[in-house]
Amino acid sequence: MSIVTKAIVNADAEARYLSPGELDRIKAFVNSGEARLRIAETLTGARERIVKEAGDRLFQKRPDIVSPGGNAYGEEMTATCLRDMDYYLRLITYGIVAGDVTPIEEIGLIGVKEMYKSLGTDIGAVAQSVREMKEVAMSLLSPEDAAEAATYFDYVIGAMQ
Ligand SMILES: CCC1=C(C)/C(=C/C2=NC(=C\c3[nH]c(/C=C4\NC(=O)[C@H](C)[C@H]4CC)c(C)c3CCC(=O)O)/C(CCC(=O)O)=C2C)NC1=O
Repeated sequence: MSIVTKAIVNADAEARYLSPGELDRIKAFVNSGEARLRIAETLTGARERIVKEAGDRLFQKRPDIVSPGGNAYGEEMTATCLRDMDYYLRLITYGIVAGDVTPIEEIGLIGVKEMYKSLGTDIGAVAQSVREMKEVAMSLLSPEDAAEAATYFDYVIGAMQ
């Protein structure tokens, strides 16, 4: 749900007008809209590059992951690992467009620790992959846009600690 829909649902539940605080938050959301859409466009357009470069950096730092016995060893498993990275980048673009981390949380973070545990995947390494995607993404954005985007990457990284 976007912050606008959320505020309306909350206000209507109490049959009241939007409060000054709610209107302020909606104003901030609207004012940041152009920047957020610009960021989402850049990240979406560069998704293949971001995932590939970040994957290369991750496997350089953690060669064990793609070595025999590693969780992402073999062409198919490595592709699945890169796919998961692409999933998280996609969810981050949803969050940026919505101006809200709720879509990221609901689609990709609830139960994530248990899921990776059952897959035998080191969640710390998944967090590292998101950190690497953040680094690549930051290099493609202006300093202001990078600062805005960083919070969404950091949210995912934090949820995986
Ligand atoms: C959009 C929400 C969503 C997420 C997040 C998701 C993740 C997800 N990753 C999976 C597997 C996997 N995920 C990885 C990922 C990695 N292994 C590593 O060591 C690296 C650290 C990491 C890459 C950075 C690997 C290798 C598998 C396959 C594991 C296996 O089949 O044994 C699986 C098991 C089923 C499958 O193979 O598709 C799921 C459900 N699925 C979803 O629908």
